[in-house]
Amino acid sequence: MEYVPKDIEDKSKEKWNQANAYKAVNPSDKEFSQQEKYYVLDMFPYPSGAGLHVGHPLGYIASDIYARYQRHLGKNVLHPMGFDAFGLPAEQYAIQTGQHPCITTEKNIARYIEQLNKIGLSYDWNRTLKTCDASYYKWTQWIFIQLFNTWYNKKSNKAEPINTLIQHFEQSGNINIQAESNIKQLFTAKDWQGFSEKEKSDILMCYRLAYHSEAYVNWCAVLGTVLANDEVKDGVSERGGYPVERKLMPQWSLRITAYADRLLNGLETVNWSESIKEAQRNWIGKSEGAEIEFVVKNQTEKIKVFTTRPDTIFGISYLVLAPEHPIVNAITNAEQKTQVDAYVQYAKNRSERERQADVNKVTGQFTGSYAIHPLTKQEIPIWIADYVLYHYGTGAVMAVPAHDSRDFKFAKIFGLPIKQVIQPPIEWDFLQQSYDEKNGTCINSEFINGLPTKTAIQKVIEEIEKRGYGKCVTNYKLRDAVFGRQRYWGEPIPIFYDENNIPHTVDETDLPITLPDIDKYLPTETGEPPLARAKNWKYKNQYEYENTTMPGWAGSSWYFLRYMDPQNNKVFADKINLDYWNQVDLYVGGSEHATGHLLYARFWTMFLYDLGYLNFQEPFKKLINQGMILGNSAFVKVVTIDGIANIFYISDDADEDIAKKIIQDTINRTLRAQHNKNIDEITIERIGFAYRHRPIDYVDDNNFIAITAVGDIENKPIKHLPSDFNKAQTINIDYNNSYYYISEKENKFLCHREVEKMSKSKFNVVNPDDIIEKYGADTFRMFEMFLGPIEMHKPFITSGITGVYNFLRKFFRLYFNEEGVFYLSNEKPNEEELKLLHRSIKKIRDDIERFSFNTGVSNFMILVNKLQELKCNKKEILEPIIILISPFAPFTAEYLWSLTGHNQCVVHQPYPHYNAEYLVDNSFNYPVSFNGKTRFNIELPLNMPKEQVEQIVLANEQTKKYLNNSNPKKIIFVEKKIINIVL
Ligand code: ANZ
Repeated sequence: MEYVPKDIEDKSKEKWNQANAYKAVNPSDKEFSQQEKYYVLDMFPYPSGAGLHVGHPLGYIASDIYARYQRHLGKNVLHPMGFDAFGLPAEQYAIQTGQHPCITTEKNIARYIEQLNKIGLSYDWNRTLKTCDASYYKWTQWIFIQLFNTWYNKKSNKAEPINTLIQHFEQSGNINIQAESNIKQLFTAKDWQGFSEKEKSDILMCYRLAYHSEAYVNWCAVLGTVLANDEVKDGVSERGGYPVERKLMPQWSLRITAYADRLLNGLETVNWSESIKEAQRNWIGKSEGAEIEFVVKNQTEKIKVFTTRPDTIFGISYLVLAPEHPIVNAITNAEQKTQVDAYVQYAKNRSERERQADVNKVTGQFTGSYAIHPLTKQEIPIWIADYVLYHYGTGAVMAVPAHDSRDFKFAKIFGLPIKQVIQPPIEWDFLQQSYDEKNGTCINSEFINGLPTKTAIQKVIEEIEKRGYGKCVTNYKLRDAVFGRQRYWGEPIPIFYDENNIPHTVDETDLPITLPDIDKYLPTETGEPPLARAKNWKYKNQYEYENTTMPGWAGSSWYFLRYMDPQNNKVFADKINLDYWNQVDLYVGGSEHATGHLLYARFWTMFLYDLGYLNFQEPFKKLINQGMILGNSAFVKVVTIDGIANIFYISDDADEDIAKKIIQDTINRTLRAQHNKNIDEITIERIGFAYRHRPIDYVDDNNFIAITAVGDIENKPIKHLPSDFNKAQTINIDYNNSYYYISEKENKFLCHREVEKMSKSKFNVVNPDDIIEKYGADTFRMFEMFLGPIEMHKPFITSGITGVYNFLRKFFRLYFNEEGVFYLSNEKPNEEELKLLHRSIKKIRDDIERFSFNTGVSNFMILVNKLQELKCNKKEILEPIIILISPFAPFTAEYLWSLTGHNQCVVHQPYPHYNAEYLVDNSFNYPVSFNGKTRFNIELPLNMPKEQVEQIVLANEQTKKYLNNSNPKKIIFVEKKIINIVL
């Protein structure tokens, strides 16, 4: 019987479908039987037009093995899959083609489902969801409404209904309230009663967890939208690499900062990698220090600084304000005004990121004013500089150049004093650099002299608190999350504006507010977001809706909860189901979501917990980040003189000789035409073929231009690199106007391969469908796992795939006799066979529990080789192995299981137990040495008395040879270790 994966796959799939094998049972279902639950979740994908490549399923296969294993353990397993279906690519495509993004999205989803099913992933498809379905986003909108109607009570440390805050205002104003808020004003109960409706609405906005405000946002003009901080990388948009600028815009935001401490502390309760936890800690950026107040000389103004180093207070050289600080104008004196204004203007156009990144670009201006040191009463010059950020701390800094490197650079450039106040425990040259460590002893510092840093910090805080100049404070780097996009393809924000322009949430009974149809997916002519184009789209036919939509991360912040009760149309999920399924036991996904999705999802879970909907605060108990699968890209290196180059297209199925000839001819033709010059011989060392077209280039350090040798045989280049070498931006050019130089030195044209991220944009993707077609899904699954530890990045090098395929064939054949008929004998297994089985069960089980799937695969390989050696075809051995392999190779396992005559699916068969008795060795292979030199080995039973061991060893022919008729002086025997004969 030949191993034909295709036939097997169809049969197994049918069986699973008929049995509804992957159904997760809810407590409210009839079949529910108080089973223990296990929830295995994959990060749901954005269904892109390119479909899946072999990198995507890596995590899906790993989690599937685990989910299947949990089913074998008898658990009720929830293993769902859905689609994060709102997103920019579908919308960009809609803009280009006029087609509704829904159409592209649906098409892509269908393709994804087909691909996922081919891999045999055990999803309960009855629970699937799409974030763009109104039946789903109705609840995303509902959660937004809850956020709008809540405030954060710092006293009870939880979110509470906004009505309780209103009651408080009515009774006592906002003076004694401990709330998370960006309010500036204080008011009494009487003031509150006198406020207009609009004023009240504005005040409440400063407390709501979903609020509208003017905020600095990352505006990306090319994409026409605002981006979240984690969507901006190095000053450009993560998607597309377009410039991003800082812009003040009215925005919806979520007050995630209220949860900063809980988000930080919760990390201690989850089983995640230290690197992801650290990324979240840094993103939250908790910083404990003090606010200290400085009086401005001859003025009524005061400046509050935030410092983490109050112990350096006697080393202050100057104060620095962020250029945007509101008192800059008031304290700038007449002589400095022009320079200060010009500097403020300059700084305005620089983003926070630029300002932080440019550590070597030191700029600033003196305001002409002085502050009074609160302790020494000395005068301190006040400067403005853009290394101080307005939105962090108080937007003002006390500069201590001897102990802060940024201040040090600044003081050096502007000739400001540098006064050492900390004695480091090591030798230090204060003329060269500052000593920033929080470790040393105070000197030149009056009452804290001789104190170690940490004690001095406390002492200074106590002192300034006593004198009324400041207090202890904690700051966070975390910012509130902007929650609106000026785009079409997202959830409408369920807000309408009344006649006084006061925002209100729509009635919950009117949800969902569905996305209206519009004529074009572009902003209006007046720059309004696309939703402003919607005709007759008014709440209750009367009021204007909010026309920004929710950001991409809205739907993904709670989808794991909806899977627990996906069809419910009364609540987002029934409490009984939420309580039962509880936390996600295992979450598998990429580490790129470290500070975006994972933080937002935790925030929403904590929020819903506060409102009493959930009985857990952390959504994901265990998290595994699968490594990236890297692609194998092909480049042709052309050594150029002036930096202008072109691309050759060689399709992946082109003959290598033809490819070489095309390159050579093209070069010569161009050189002849442009320079009347011919190159006699061009050595092409190697030409690689990428899998797809890849017109992306880069410039390497040696001014080589690397060009991808891929594409159509048509030989029609379309893009080249700009000659300035600085930007890896590609420009369309006309082929006829391009030309080449080949290095006179090297006079050759090289192609090399590079392993890099697998991505459509790099044209190095491998489609899982192709591999499955050729080798079958089980080979694909086991091969992906065999590539290496799940968390590591690894290249997709297909050379090992036939090895895995042959292993599965060998495994399959164990179940058939020489005539190709399925046959398992009823003969009793011997000790050796039993040992092999039980040890393999233990090893593979341990591998799965440690998520070490690569060693799991190799243990199967060892097992199958041994079984083949032993010519074992015994039912008692081979039947449990079908169950053992089923998480890894489910199609083959299901098929073999059906041949054993069992009617039920293998999916729910209890995982085989190992018998500990077979794990212990009852013999040991002793190395026998003579005067310490090992000569041979001898297998002896354990627990054999020393005398008997000696007798056997001395009687051995080899021993006799080495003794050469002499008598040994001594025989050293260490049980389970060695036998050493001393001559
Ligand atoms: C005086 C001082 C002396 C400082 C010293 C450091 C070392 P983290 O840990 O990141 O919170 N700082 C405060 N607000 C700032 C702002 N808006 N923009 C730029 N820098 C700001 O850092 C806190 C420290 O960063 C503060 O402590 C302050 O400088 C500076 F030997 O105050 B320090």
